[in-house]
Parts: sequence; structure tokens; C-alpha cells
Amino acid sequence: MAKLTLYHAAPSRSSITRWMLEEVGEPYDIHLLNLSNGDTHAPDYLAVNPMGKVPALKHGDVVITEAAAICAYLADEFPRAKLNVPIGDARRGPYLKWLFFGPGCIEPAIMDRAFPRKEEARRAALGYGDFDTVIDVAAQAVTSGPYLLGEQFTAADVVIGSTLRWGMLFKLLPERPEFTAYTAHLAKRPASARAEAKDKELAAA
Ligand SMILES: N[C@@H](CCC(=O)N[C@@H](CS)C(=O)NCC(=O)O)C(=O)O
Repeated sequence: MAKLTLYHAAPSRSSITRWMLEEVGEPYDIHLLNLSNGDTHAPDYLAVNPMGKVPALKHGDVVITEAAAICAYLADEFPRAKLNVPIGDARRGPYLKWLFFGPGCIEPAIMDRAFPRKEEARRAALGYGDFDTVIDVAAQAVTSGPYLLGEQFTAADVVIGSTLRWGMLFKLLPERPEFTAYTAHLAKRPASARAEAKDKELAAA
């Protein structure tokens, strides 16, 4: 299969997938886009991701979009990195749950709080229920550690860890001790530090 190319803006949600690529350890190229210049809405990029958003990942002829889907794809495609939980392993249930919980619950709960609706939605109608429950569930999940699935670090930690880190950075999430301990532990991973340093370099250029 041909090489990997990440369509990326630094920093942005595509930083989640850059961290994942660093964890995987396969060579990849960066196709840098500038969000302020509207690069993601140019016709050549809309042909890659009609949503006009980063990230997108090209792997040969395959294009994957949505940050968590990219993380799941990379974890399955490069099993040597041991970042997935294979079919048949009972831990795959919680693994998939956390991969979906990031974009399906934590992120919408944060964004609804940042940009309140004119009329409050019914709890039962919102996929994430309510902010406080989402935060309590996430806090409990990261308490026993060191990772969501115990001793194994997986793609789910990249997704959930990035979302919690970003939420606290922008003061949209409370700095609960469970979150700060978990994200501080994740930040010690060499791949996370490498991705952050490379993104800082890109942002400064
Ligand atoms: N659901 C998408 C969201 C991606 C997203 O919102 N990306 C932002 C950057 S953080 C973007 O590309 N914004 C540019 C725009 O919408 O014009 C994912 O998880 O990958």
C-alpha cells in the first residue's frame, strides 16, 4: 500500500491524528492547510473531504476522514503498533465505546456548553444526555488507569486524551484532578511530545 498523507492544520483537530501517526511509527507526509485562508474549502481539497474540514488521511487510494475514524483505521491497519483491540477480545467492546464516546458525547457536550442553544434541548433527545453526566462518566473512566483499558494504551486514549486536553486548554472543561492526572500521564509519551513539538514548529513557521 502506498504511503500515508495527512491533510493537516496545526493546531487543530487534525493534531489528534498526527499524534496517532507518531504512535504508529510509519512514515507519513503532511499536506499542510491554512484554516484562516479557507484552504479547506478550495475545490481540490473538497474533492478529498467534501466537509471542508481537517483531518483527512490518504493511504494509497483510500481516503478516511473524521479524526476518531482515522485513529481506528490506523490502529487496525498497523497492528504491530498494538494500538487496537482485535475482534474476539472482550475488551473490544469498551475500546469501541471510548472511540465513539469522544466525538459522540464529550465533544458535543463541550460545544453545546460553549455555544448554548436558544432553547434548551430535552436531555432524552441529546445523544450525550447532559454535560455533567458525560464529565462524570469520563472522569470515572480515566481514574483507575493508567489508560482507558488498563495497562494497554490504545487509539481510544489518543481520541479521549486529545479531547480532554483540548477542552481544558480552552477552559471548556473543568480541570478535574482525574483529567489532569490522565492527560499529564499521556503527555509523557514520546509520540505525543513529538507530535506537539512538530505542530508547534509548523504553527510558528
Ligand atoms: N468531525 C470532524 C471535525 C473536524 C473539524 O471540525 N475540523 C476543523 C478544525 S479543528 C476544521 O477543519 N475547520 C475548518 C472549517 O470548518 O472551515 C472530525 O472529528 O474530524
